[in-house]
Amino acid sequence: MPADLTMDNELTTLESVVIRFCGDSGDGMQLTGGQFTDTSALFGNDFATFPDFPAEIRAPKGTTFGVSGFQIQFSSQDIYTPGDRVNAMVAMNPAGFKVNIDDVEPGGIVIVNEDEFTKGNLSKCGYLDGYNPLEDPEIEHRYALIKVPMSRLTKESLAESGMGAKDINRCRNMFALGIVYWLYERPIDNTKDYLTKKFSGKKNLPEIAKINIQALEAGYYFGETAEIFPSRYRVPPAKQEPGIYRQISGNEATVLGLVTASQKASKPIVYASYPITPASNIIHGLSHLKRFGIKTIQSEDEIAAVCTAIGASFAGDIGVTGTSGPGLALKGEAIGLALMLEIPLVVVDVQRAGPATGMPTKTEQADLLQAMYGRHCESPVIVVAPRSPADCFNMAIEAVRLSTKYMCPVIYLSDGYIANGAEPWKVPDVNSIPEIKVLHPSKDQYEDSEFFPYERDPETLARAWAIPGTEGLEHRVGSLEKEDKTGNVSYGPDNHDKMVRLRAEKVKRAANSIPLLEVNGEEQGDTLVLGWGGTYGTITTAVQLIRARGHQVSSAHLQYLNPMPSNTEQVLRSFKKIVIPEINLGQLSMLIRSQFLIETHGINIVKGQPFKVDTLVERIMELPIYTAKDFTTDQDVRWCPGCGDYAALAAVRKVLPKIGRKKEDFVFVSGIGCAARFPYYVETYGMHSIHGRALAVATGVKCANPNLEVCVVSGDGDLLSIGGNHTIHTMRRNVDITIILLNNKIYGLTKGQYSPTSETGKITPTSPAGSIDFPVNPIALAVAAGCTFIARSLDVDMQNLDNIIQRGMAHRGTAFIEVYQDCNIFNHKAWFYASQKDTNPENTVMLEHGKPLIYGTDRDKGIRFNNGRPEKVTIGQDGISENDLIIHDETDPILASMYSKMAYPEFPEPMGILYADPSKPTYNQLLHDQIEHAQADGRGMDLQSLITGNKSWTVE
Ligand SMILES: Cc1ncc(C[n+]2csc(CCOP(=O)(O)OP(=O)(O)O)c2C)c(N)n1
Ligand code: SF4
Ligand SMILES: [Mg+2]
Repeated sequence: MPADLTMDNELTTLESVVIRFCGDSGDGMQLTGGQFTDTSALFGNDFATFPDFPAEIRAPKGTTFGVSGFQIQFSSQDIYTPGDRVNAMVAMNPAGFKVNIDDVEPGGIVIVNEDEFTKGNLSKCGYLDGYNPLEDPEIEHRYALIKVPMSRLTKESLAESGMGAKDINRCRNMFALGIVYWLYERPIDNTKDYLTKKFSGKKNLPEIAKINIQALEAGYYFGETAEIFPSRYRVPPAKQEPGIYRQISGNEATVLGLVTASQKASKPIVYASYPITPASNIIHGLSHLKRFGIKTIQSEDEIAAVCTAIGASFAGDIGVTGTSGPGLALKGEAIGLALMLEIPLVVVDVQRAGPATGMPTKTEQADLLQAMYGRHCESPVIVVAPRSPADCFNMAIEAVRLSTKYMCPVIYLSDGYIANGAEPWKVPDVNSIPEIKVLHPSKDQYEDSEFFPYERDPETLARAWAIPGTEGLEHRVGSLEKEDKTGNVSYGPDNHDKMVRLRAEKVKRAANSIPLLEVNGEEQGDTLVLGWGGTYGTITTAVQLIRARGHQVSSAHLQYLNPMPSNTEQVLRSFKKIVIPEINLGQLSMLIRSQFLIETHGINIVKGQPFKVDTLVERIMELPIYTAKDFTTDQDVRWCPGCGDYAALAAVRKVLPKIGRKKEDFVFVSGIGCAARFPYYVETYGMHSIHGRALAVATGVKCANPNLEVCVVSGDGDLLSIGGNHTIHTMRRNVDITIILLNNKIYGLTKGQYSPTSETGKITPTSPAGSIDFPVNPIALAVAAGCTFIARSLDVDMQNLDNIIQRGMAHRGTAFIEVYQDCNIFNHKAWFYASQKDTNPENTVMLEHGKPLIYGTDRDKGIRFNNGRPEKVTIGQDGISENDLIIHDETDPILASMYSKMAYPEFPEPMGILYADPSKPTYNQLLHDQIEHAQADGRGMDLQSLITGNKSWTVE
């Protein structure tokens, strides 16, 4: 299962979920996934989709090659991809199960229509005679397998409908969707409205709508009543900027971008195209927009289409033609014509896997070199590439703008992945989109001079676009070489040389009107990941993950390929290593190397599928991919059931794969106590040492090999009583160690005596009259000892734990993390004032760097300074607003000191990262530097003179 944030018996709140629906092409999986997407969009989640279907419209039923899938990731956070690992799969038949099961994460939910797992269907998809995966104990063990007799239940629920078996059978997908809506707490009304509308109107099949709705409801109620799911799941809405949103696929956005460009240029578009997957639905979409003056023409082939678009541009409309790779190949000669004529032409290429017919419904980025050079002779054109479904809107407008401004063809490289994938899109205000200035000369401009069709604008080098029907500017254009300025036919060698260079220079100058290349992350450093086109989402997510692990990797994404932004070379030269992931064998790499003589490292996979984030992370970092399971040992965990140590262990196992280090580079050290059993349970190097001495041992480990990632996990007695001295000295030295203190305010292992963090008055076996010790404040101690990273979390707050352990491990220096841990045997509920759903919002305040200290169930309370002291206030009372509150600055040691003194019940207790100072050098680094320095000095390096000493004598 994905990271769970909170969990009670019946409802688990998750940050993100990846679901895949799969079945036969005829099972309506695209529709089912589409409906789930619509509902999630209305619910307010961020999402990204990946429809994956075969080229055949109806491949033989039940075969693996006829499987159609639809994947969606929906989230309460910003996401950029449809996700790598599937958390939940709905398989309508054995073939769908077989093709997709390996992508489901261990422990993931697998809901199957068990009625379809018949002997015949199992053999159709190639399972061995007698084998049924639903009866395989390994499958049952590996996944949360939910077998639902969907065909039978759908039939039963519609028995009274009077409809035929075929129509009833077709409703199984709605039954499945109903189950999933229940499981993820989604409303069903949106799909009910959709079904009503779909089958009304022209189709007028209200009975069909009715049975589909009934099946949907039956599935939903089945989920509710069957009690076969361990929990329901909630993915809260994402925080989004206010505005109007819709979901949009790349091809839809291309259509809207072209219409908008036409309106902004005040010119009709003539879109001529010949059907080809995955470009066809652009002409489908535009064909419905005649009311905006869009003229669509279904041509007899691709060459006719491009020529028609050229004719339209010659006559003054904007000629656009759309196709995929094979069609672009056919259009080559005519693109040369447009280039020679120097008129606008936009060529949309929605790339697919090839060559030839290849895998027409699968994605690829392999037409880049064709777009750049795939024509005869010197024929440079402008090349742009949208980076996401929504970006197709912007880049389609850009393609029209550049083509009309520079009077030359523009190739627009979308791809199957973004063309079919969808994401939420904040609908722009059309008034905010700049006009596209298009000028046609008229006779009166030439009263004092002569009109020359190839006279150029000195800045852009574009010629004037004089169009037929304009009195007095009659002229002829053609595919023969032009004489400069006059446009007359010329075979002059010098003229040809000049014209070839002018056409190339014109394309180069387009760099003056395109945005600079932006760098995401530091603007210089070791590694820059450079992408182009539809890989943006995956690259961005991978680089974010790598950065979260503390590595300085930056990224940049090219939407303009020819010319590239004018600062491209400067950006590339600011990094030592340029990594270029592409779904081809290295086409952008080739361009970068040849244009800039810069070495590149390609990550190239050509499988007809988008990159997986994990693969990119692994390849960029050259690290293996781990999961929490890889950090789990075969030892039985021996803590008491319900002990808070389990949550800390789960958090650490979950975080370690994200740290970006190899398994063998981690060392866990502990002292003695319940908490100190920790190293036995983490599949890395570890040492369970002796009581109190963990930090002294860990200091030795780190000084011997500073490359190891050293982590100490121990209890409050171990780290603050017998080991308190070492805690202070480790912190003041700033040894690069992460300390996780599992603070249960008690000696657990020795059966419940009071510990250094127990409150005064605590009654225990050694303090029957109440402890008379005053407790140590671990955070205050860390501040006083000069610790350079200080954080705090509850054992149950997985999200915060995840975040602070990641940051703590990335920190260079001592990182101290206090975890409020429940010992449910000897000190149960010690932290309940802070850890429970009803107490947590009022008694803790989560710190976020740069944000005000706000807390409270209604988030209406905050902390401000009053005479230099913190004070609790209510926002909105006595004129107090958010602006009056303290802003958290994690680099401020004075604030850290204040936080250490903010304690319940006087204050909400600060959680999160209280302090982080990465500037102080580490002890191990200084030690290393001194050794290096002494060795470089060279003096006294001779072992013989060392052992001889300077008071030796010689006996002859
Ligand atoms: C030198 C020495 N003294 C005493 C002990 C006994 N001892 C083992 S664990 C422990 C207390 C552990 O408490 P804490 O560190 O809070 O861990 P918890 O069990 O609460 O997780 C003590 C006193 C010991 N092992 N060695
Ligand atoms: S005694 Fe307390 S700290 Fe030790 S394992 Fe049991 S619950 Fe956990
Ligand atoms: Mg303890």
